Amino acid sequence: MDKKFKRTLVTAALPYANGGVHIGHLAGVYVPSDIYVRYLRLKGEPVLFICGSDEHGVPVTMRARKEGCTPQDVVDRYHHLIKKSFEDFGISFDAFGRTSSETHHRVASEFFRHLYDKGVFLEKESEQYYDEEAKTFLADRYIMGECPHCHAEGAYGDQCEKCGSALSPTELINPHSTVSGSKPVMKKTKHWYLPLDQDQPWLEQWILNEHKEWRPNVYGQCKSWLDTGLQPRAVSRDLDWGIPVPVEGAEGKVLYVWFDAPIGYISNTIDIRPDDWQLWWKDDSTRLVHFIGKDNIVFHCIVFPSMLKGEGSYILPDNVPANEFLNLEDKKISTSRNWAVWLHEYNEEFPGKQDVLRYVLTANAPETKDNNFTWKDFQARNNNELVAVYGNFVNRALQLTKKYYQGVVPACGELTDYDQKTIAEFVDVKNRVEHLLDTFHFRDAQKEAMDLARIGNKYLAESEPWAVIKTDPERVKTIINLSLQLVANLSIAFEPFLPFSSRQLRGMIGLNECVWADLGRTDILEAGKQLGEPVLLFEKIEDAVVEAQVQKLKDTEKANEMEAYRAEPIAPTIAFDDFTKLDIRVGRVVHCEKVPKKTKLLKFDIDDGLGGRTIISGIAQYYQPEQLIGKQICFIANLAPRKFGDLVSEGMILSAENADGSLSVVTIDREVKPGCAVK
Ligand code: B3M
Ligand code: ZN
Repeated sequence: MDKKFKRTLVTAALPYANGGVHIGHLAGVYVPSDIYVRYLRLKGEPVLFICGSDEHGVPVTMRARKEGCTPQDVVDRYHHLIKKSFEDFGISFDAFGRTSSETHHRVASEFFRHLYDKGVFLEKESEQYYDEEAKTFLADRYIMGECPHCHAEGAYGDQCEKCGSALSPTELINPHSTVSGSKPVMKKTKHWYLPLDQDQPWLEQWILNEHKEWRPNVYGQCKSWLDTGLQPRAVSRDLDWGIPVPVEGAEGKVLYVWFDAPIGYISNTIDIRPDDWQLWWKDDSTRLVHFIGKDNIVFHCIVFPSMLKGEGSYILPDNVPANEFLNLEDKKISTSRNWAVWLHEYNEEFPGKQDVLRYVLTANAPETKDNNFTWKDFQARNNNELVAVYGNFVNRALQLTKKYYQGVVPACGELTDYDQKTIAEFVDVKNRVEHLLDTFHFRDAQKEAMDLARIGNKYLAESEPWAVIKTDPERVKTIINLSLQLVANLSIAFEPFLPFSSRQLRGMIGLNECVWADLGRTDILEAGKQLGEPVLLFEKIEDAVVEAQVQKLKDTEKANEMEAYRAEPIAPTIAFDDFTKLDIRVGRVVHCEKVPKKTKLLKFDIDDGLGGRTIISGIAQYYQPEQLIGKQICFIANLAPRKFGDLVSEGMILSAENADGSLSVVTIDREVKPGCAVK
């Protein structure tokens, strides 16, 4: 860390309190920031780790409307769920506050009012859609209509989810309010704007010239925003959920959620450090680092710094190591479609396996490009790396110590060239891990820790203590001692990444605390030390476990299809005479059987009131024949006969096709005579 800094203030993006936290959030923000903070703490550096719930904004109000409760009910539920899920997963925040708190409302209001009184804001009138029935202005997501590009119904005022086009409400064809259903009208409204265009020159200097060390994806996105030219940005909204704009005559207006949320970092700090929060936020000797996902770059590198600069007494972020996105089974993670692995569900379904997910998400971290999570890979990395490399080496070293020396660390004898060569491979691990963590390369840093275990496995395999014990027991003492020093190094190196298993391992080898400075040493465990009972650090994950998770996702997908289902457009209008050409009758299923070698077909013997007939129908995937025997079904009686191999079908049984393509036979709800006409 640059010598001028005496402490580090780490923030992690405030999760929206309108749903849980999923693996995309963890991989993008929370696991890397937790690794970084744990590392700084291990080095004894002053650090604060700040996060909390982001509780305002339209998504919260939309969820409340959908569930028929208040926005406060929504954020109360999810704030506590998210907070507990982080705690259970070992994300070690110093503060996890919330933006609906008193402190935050006060701090954010005062911040806005300070900028307002300094004359920083532009005031502008604009026209916005207003719902005269509900007597409310409409946020973009509250307006729906026909997409002007693909003409799909149900496009939102800000985006068409069918074709992905970014929209503005005035582009929608036949817009309607989702609040009252009525046609909205345009109405004048006043808002306050942050003059980002005026900040362009210093932002270019600060980012493009003074922060070339920022990650290429972050630097590049900022550069493209700056190259396009910054525009004034509204920092207030016509909403009733949020922090009221603290200006006379601004009734019914609240701070824009992206204005108030970053100030949440400040208010959450004040909550836990009321006496010296200004040292952390206003003193140049503090290094501010924002951990975020790539969709938040503009807010943390341009908008929030503009606010801080406009206020005038705050420090600016020194680095913003934003991650790219993590996909799930090759699809974009989606809260609305429930296509996600939720942290609170993972904690419940995989008790004691926090480190497995931490390890996998770090190994697959989307640090420079989007990456993908699959349950198969989760299983493979657990079984082939955590169990087979790390856990296996530790267990062998401890079991051999128990077998040969009753669990007591043997004295180290004369080191051979091979021993020296092995030591040379890991004695520098501390510098390597520190350089990688200082530059936010968490994947590679974790690999360095895992490589220690690889060195250990190789050393044991090539030294073969189980063979040498017969001929040179003194030599084995050195081999086991050196292996145990490697085990001790592993418990230190993995501490920032895998805190749960590192603590467990330290317990087994009698290290009360993790001393980062010991990393790379070969005398951490002194001879004569009694070690504890070896326990496997990790256990294999069986196929059935991950198959169940994949099935859970498939079930979700099917549920999504059903929920998102929109009926096909109605076919072209026909005349009544056209309908009368169809002779639809009721028939009773006298017998039903599968058609050999035709997995989709069932052969029906139907009592049609005229002596009976055979009909073949493609519903074998959805029914067992015996389920249909005796049922009264509807069939088209005057269709020309149709051949299926050497079978002839005399008509068509009517079925409804569900959203997921499954078929449901049309039956009638009371007894009628076979052959009666359906009109
Ligand atoms: N609530 C999270 C998101 O955009 C957003 C971050 C706020 S950090 C001040 O996913
Ligand atoms: Zn569209």
